[in-house]
Amino acid sequence: MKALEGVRILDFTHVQSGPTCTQLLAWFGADVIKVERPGVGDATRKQLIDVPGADSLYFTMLNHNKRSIELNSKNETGKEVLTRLIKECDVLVENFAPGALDRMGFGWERIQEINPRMIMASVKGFGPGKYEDCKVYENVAQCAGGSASTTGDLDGVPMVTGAQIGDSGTGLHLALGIVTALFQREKTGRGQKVLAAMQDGVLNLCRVKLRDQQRLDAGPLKEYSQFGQGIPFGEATPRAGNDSGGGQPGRILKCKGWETDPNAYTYFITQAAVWEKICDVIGEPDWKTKEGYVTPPDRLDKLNEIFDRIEQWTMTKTKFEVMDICNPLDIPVGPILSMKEIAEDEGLRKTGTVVEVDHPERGPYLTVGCPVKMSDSPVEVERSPLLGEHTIEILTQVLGYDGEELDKVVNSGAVGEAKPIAAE
Ligand code: CAO
Repeated sequence: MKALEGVRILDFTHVQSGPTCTQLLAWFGADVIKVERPGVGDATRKQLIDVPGADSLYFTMLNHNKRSIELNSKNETGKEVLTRLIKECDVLVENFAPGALDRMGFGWERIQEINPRMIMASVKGFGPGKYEDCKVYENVAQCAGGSASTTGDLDGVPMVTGAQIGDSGTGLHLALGIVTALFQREKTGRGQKVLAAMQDGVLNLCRVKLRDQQRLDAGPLKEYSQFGQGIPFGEATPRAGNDSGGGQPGRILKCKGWETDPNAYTYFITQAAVWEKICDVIGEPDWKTKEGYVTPPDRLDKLNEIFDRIEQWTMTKTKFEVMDICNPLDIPVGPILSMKEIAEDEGLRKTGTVVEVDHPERGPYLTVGCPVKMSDSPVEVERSPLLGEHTIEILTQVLGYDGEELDKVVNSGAVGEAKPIAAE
C-alpha cells in the first residue's frame, strides 16, 4: 500500500515544474495519467537529445511512474474524452501558459461543473497582478524571486544557481498544496484551486534574504564578508559570495589537488561552539585566548586572515580527509561533490536517492529517486512512459470505452495512432 493509493491525477504538465510535482505524487502512490498532444507530446521528450530516436533524459528523469495518453484536447471527441477523465480524476495539475486551459474550454468554472470534488492545481510564473500573463522559465523566476540579486560574488553580476529552485522548487510547493487540498476535501467534500507561482516559490526559498533586507535598517550586516572588508552596504541585501547565511561565518576553501581538480574544495564553517577545536586542528592554539580572536564579534573583522589560515591547513588534505578529521569534532564542513562523484556514490544508490532505471529505447540510465523516504510508503522508481503508451489502456480500463465507442474515439484522430495495450 502506498500513501496516495486510490488518488488519480490528470497530469496536464510539461517541461519541468509541473512534471516534478506529479512525479512526486506518482512516487507516493497516485495514478498519474499524463495527457500529451498526439504525435508531439511533452516538448522535453525531444530536447537535449543524447541517444538518437530515444526520449531525452530531460523527459525520462521527470516523468517516472506515470502513464501517457495521447489526446488532442482541442478536438471535439478529445474534449469528450477529457470531460470523462475529469469526472474520473481527483486532481488536475497543469502548468500551461496563463489562459491556455480557458482557451481549451476547461477553465475552473467548467471543471467544477464537471466534477465539484476536483482539485485544480497550477504552476504559473507570477501570481495575480501586472505580470500574471507572462510565460516564465526557470531563470526568469530566479531573477524575479530575489535569488539572482542575492547570489554571486561580492563585486560581480547577479547570478543564477544550478539548483532548479524556480521549476523543481515550485513543483514541490505545488505538491504540498495538492496533498493539503486532498486532506481538506476529506472534510468538506469539495475541491479547490491551488496555485503555486514560481516567483512566490523562489522568494519563499530566499526568505532569509528578505530578513536581511530589513536588518539593514539597523546597520551593516556584520556576518557578511563586506563588513570585515570595509565594503559599504547599499540599500538592498547584497550578494554574499559563498558566505554562510546563518550568522556563523563560512567559506569555500581549497583542498589538496585544487590546482587540477575544479571540485577539490570544502565548505568550512567556523561555528562559535567549536572555535577552540578549530584552533587546535589548524595549529593555532594561541587563537583560543588571543585578544581579538576569542568571541565571534571579535573575529568579524579578521575573517579573511582566519579563513586564509584555515585554507593553508585544508590545502594539505583532500576534501574527504577534511571531512574525516572535522566531523568527529563537530566542526561543520562539507566536501564540494561533483556530479560524477554523486553518480558513483554507493551510499546514495543504497538509499534509492540515485537509481538506475532501464528504458526500452535508451537502455539503462541514472536518475534521482524520491528525496522523501516514508517508512510505510516505499517507492519503486519505474521508467517514464513512451508517448501514448497507455492510450488504449486508459480509454478502456479507466473510462470504460469499448466496441463502437472505442472505435469512434480512435478513428476521430483525437488520440493519435493509439497503440494496442502492451503484452504483460
Ligand atoms: N492538445 C491540444 N493542445 C494542447 C495540448 C493537447 N493535449 N497540450 C497543450 N496544448 C496547447 C495549449 O492549449 C496551448 O495552446 P494555445 O496557446 O492555443 O492556448 C499550446 O499547446 C502551448 O501551450 P503553452 O503556451 O503552455 O506552451 P509554450 O511552449 O508556449 O510555453 C511555458 C511554455 C513553460 C513558458 C508556459 O507553459 C508557461 O509559462 N507555463 C507556466 C509557467 C511554467 O510552468 N514555467 C516553467 C517552465 S519549465 O518547467
